[in-house]
Amino acid sequence: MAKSTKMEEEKYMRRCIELAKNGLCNVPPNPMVGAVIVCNGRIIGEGYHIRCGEAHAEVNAIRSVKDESLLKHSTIYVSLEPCSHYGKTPPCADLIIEKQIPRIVIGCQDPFSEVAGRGIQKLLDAGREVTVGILEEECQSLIRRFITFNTLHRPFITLKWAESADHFIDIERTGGMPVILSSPLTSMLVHKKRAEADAIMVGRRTALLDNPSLTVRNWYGHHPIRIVLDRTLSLPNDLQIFDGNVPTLVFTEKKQPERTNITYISIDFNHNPLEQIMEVLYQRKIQSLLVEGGSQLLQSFIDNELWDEAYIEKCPSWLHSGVKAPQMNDNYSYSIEEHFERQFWHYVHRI
Ligand code: AOF
Ligand code: ZN
Repeated sequence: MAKSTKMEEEKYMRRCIELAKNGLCNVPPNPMVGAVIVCNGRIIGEGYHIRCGEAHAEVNAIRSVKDESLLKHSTIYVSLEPCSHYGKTPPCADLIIEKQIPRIVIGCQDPFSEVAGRGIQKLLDAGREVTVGILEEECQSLIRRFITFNTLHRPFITLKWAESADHFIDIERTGGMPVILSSPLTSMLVHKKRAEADAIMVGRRTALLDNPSLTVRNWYGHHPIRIVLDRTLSLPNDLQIFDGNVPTLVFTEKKQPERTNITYISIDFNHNPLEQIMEVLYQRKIQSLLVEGGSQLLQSFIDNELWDEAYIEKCPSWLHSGVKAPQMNDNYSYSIEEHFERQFWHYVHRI
């Protein structure tokens, strides 16, 4: 078997990452994973994890190979450590061993406690040549939602808002139409972000004044679970978020029986409500959360250090007065990621 160079290994790993991204909307709570099989400098098989509960990336890549006899002379590249456990599907490490693939190149280790290095060990014990850590940071970044969920036991939290040049998020109002700060393009991208999230959250004031539906309309994909905080259950029932069309969670201090697609969850609002909410979302396997406002809710996520990334649209218009935009603390950094979207948002992540 010809030895591969670091440049080649990175090239194939980049392809794994590219393939994996196709699973973004359908794999949660599983991670996105891509795999490529290379024989004598030629890709002979590719695959990715398409949907939670279905075949893993390695299985799809192996299935795609036309001449199975080539596997004995191949290298399998996979962005995540092959699994070693029986979950909804059997262990990928066993399949790789059974198919006699001699060399495995892995992007990063699986943080899931059932795997966590055991897949790598299984392959080594079977005498296979294993390389770990090719494009490791990129592979970890690819599954940052999965890593956050499995290590911090809460969803990966994305904050999003648009602010005026003088740092206001909205005018002061008691009703009426919200001011539109965002451009049509970012409004469309918000729908893309919604389709990529397991859940979307707004505070009481936003639900009341904006009456948002929080659904995906200007993009293709599933509607996220809607979440609203309504401490005293004072929001009117005819708001769009209560239309029963999409599963909706209402966090409240009251007790209220479930209605079609609307679940009321009681928490103690006097003792760190966000922490209690995160616990409920973790139990419900909600791996990613998009927080769309308002300013007060966004600020409480920031103040509680409960966020991972933020998309901030800095608009050229001036509002002169109104509701102050959230203030970031110092613990953030600009990222080189999301090249295309960086033309429209400031993308920052927490450090
Ligand atoms: C892999 N390749 O493509 C993925 C892996 O319930 P299951 O059987 O689908 O297993 C889910 C776990 O398997 C998930 O938590 C993660 O640790 C790993 N995901 N592993 O070898 C893949 N998606
Ligand atoms: Zn697997």
